[in-house]
Amino acid sequence: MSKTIIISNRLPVQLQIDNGKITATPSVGGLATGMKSVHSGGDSLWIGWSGLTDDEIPPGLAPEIDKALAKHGSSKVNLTSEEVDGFYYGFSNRTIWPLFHYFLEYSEFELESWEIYKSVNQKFADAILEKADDDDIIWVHDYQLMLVPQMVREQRPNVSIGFFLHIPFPSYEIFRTLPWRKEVLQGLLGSDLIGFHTYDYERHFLSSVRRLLSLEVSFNDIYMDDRVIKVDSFPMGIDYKKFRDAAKKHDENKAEERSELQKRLDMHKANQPEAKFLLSIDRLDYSKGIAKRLNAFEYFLNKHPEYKEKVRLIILAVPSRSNVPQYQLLKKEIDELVGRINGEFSTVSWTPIWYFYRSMPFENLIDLYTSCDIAWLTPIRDGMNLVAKEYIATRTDKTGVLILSEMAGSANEMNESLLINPNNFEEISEALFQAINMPKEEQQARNAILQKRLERYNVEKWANDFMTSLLNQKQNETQHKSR
Ligand code: GDG
Repeated sequence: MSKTIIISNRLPVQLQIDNGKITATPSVGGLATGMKSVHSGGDSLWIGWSGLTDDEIPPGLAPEIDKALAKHGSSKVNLTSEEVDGFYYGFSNRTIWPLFHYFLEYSEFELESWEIYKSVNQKFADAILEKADDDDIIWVHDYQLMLVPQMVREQRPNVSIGFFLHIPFPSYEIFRTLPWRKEVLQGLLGSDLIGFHTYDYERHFLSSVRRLLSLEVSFNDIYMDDRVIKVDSFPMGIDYKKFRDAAKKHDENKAEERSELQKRLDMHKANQPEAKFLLSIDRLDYSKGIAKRLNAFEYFLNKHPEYKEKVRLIILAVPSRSNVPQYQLLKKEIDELVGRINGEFSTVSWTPIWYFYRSMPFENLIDLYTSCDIAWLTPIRDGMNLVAKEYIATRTDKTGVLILSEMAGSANEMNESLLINPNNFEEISEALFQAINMPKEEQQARNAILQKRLERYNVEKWANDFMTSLLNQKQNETQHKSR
């Protein structure tokens, strides 16, 4: 029987070793959260890096680690710390990530990290080749592994390979600045199906293929040698039921079952029932626009002093890639901004910003989603943004307002939210004003539509659509070859 092999940089769990004891914690992040629901349901194997480098694994513990991962249907690729530096912190996060999010000035083009990216991609490809049979379906994920499809294809010409990019694919004018642009495209074209979150990313990709490789492109089919590669958009959904059920359970919690965070939120709500809680949740990443959001909050408080003591912004910034200098600088900038704004506006009874720099357990995430009146998400660029969808899913009484950046892929499907340009403080300030004053009935009417859509296009549907399209593509290709 054929199996599905999922392959991504990180596994669905991260391992830690403490005094020789192995513990596994769920990975945080869009890809992990979304694919976990797919993986837990079926007969699939997930290949990725465990999060531990070779020198962090004590000799003799490797078999235990393999066993711990096998419990989660996972198998690891071993990486040295030099490989993690060059491949992950280097080429993936200092070259591709900034470039694909239009932060050209942050992109570093270093031959050495490109070479390591290639060799680590080969390691991932080898790990697949070791486990895969010809009739298996291989689903490769994201920008860290763009060369893997071609590397697998060379060895197994008949296997089905799908690739999904979780981040934006930039316009040709941006992409062409990459010194290894042709190699990256050729790597991706080892797939039978290449998926993006939005139609725009798909278009940008096709335009780069046409102009850089001079291949024949018809609608969303690419003709290369005797193969046809399909390109399509699959907007990723969330595990709607999981968020919905967690929120319902949260609603029913008795006082003593409530978390410390929830008790604190309840206390503030009881003291100031008219005050509004604004919520911002992101990995601490420059693409998420956290610093701009803080500046916009300051702009709003200056423009609308009547809302002093009446709004509170909760910022959850999840630590991410803290080895990369830009992320360290951003952390410093955000710390300073929060300190400055709180210093400027706080009163004895009010601190305008609550700032958490950590990852929270899922239960606390639900506390925040369900307790905050407004979710305020203003990425400068974002492939999709699942937080926006999760917030709406948890609103059991359908109240709550979502303010969302037009630059997030999810904005395409969330027209009923208040869409803003993250660079336009005036527009953001107006949206905040509108959100704070939006009648309950209007909130419910907007969210009813959004919830219906999110429930229908959930992550399971997303994965099924991708898989069905991949299988159809394989059949079409076989027919094309036999013509
Ligand atoms: C990439 C793309 C695309 C966040 N904080 C905590 C926590 N989370 C979970 C959220 C959500 C996920 O992490 C974040 O997903 P996003 O989509 O918002 O963002 P990225 O991590 O940048 O993901 C993005 C995504 O891939 C999927 O394709 O949408 O554009 O950049 O699920 O719930 N979870 C827990 N504690 C936290 O503190 N437990």
